[in-house]
Amino acid sequence: MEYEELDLLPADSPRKKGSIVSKKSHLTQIEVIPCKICGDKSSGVHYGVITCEGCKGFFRRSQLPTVSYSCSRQSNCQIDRASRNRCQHCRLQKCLAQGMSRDAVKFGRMSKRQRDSLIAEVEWHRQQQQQQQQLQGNAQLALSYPAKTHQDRSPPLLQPMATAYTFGGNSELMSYAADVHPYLVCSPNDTQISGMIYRSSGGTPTSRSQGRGDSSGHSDIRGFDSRQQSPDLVAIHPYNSLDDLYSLYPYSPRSIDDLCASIVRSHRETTQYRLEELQALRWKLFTREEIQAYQSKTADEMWQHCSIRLTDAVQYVVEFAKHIPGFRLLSQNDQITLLKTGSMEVVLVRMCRFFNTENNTVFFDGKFAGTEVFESLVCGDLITALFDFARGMCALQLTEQQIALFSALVLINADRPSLEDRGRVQRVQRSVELGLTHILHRENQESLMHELHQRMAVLHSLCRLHMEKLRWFTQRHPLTAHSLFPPLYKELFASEAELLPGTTH
Ligand code: HC3
Repeated sequence: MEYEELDLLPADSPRKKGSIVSKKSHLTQIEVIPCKICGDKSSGVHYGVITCEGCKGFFRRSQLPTVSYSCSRQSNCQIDRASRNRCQHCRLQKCLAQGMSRDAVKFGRMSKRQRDSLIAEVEWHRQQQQQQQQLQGNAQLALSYPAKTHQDRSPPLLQPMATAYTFGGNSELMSYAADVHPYLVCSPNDTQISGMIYRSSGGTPTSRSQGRGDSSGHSDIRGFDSRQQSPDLVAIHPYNSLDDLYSLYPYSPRSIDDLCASIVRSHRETTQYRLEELQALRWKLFTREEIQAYQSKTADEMWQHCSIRLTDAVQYVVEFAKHIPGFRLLSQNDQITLLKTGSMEVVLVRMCRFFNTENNTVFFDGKFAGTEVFESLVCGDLITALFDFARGMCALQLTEQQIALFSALVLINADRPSLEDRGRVQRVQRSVELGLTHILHRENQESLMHELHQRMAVLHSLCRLHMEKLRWFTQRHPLTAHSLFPPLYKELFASEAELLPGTTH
């Protein structure tokens, strides 16, 4: 199998005979990382990015001078293993966004940081696979997750248990909840090789100009390095015994730091943009003409447009959920129930990362937008409430770790209706609560927990208001809602908003 030239040695390392890292072994390891374009099994680095053979060949063909593609939809087609051949334009856009380039071959040496990032990502995926196999060994689930081996990367078939709440046969949410989807590991403005860079843990505050970042000016990145020997939990933890943690946990993490590290890592890999990228874009505002273009859209055009953007964001939340320790131990139906009821709330929690309090704008369609951009939705009270919430969340000046743990707590909520095994959800919820308490205690910010619980109540009311608006819209524009909203969006909000065929209330 042909590999692009990839030098894993740090650029500054002396070239000693025998010091060449065995490319084959590393590249074989690299294949645990799914194709960055479609999520299929990768075969190595091609044109600077880890891809499968199919996307490698597609990109090579796309570079022929006679080739040009166009999209018959809104140039935001979902590209995954099943859909990658449906839109060549969007597939090529994704290749370019991930950093694929003919010149990448000449890119040659990686920096130490890039090499370490890549190795960390390989290690993470290997751990995920080991965890997957371990879970399959001892988790008595009705789900049939075939072993995720190199050979078999086909999406696992999930048979939900027939209970009060079951999902449609070919559920979108089920397929996302099942398969590993490619992380957006880099942003378009990263260097070519960045398609392989593990998301850096760095970050500078966005609108938190007085952010509590350390003296280096970086945002607070006091992360959890699970590679360090976890300190003795009882010694540093206010819990009276380790049993508190381990008995609450479906399977025992090595320490509460590992639990937090998994959640923080998953958060970082699924936030779509790093804080410093958003910081760099914070004054990229829509022109008067662009704002007028949004305002001249009809309500159904703007609702459809926003539903697509929201669905994109929800997909990343689904990916985040899958890597919350214990989430995959829940029954399929309970996973779906938690995602249906909590993913929009997590999107709104994440909104504070995309919000600039200095000009009251939110990052949308590549620029920062004020409330006036959303006028044609005809739900000004919802937009105002969402913006107010985001501003309030920014005022808490949460660190990325705190946002990650809070997001997990919002999602793993045992009070959600129609859960099958509430006790099991409670145990996972309690472990996430321990994690959040742990990091707040460590930062002497225990008082934040009360604040965050109050924000959870606001999140519930915002999502109720969102459903109200969606019901209002669906009754006035049924055709748009039923045939032009993304299937995942309809499934997410279906039950309350009569978005499924034949739903009546
Ligand atoms: C602008 C947005 C709310 C914020 C959404 C954010 C920025 C939230 C964080 C995610 O990680 C990324 C993201 C994606 C989509 C953004 C939303 C698109 C539309 C929504 C507006 C407030 C309008 C609300 C539209 C409605 C009424 C359909 O919900």
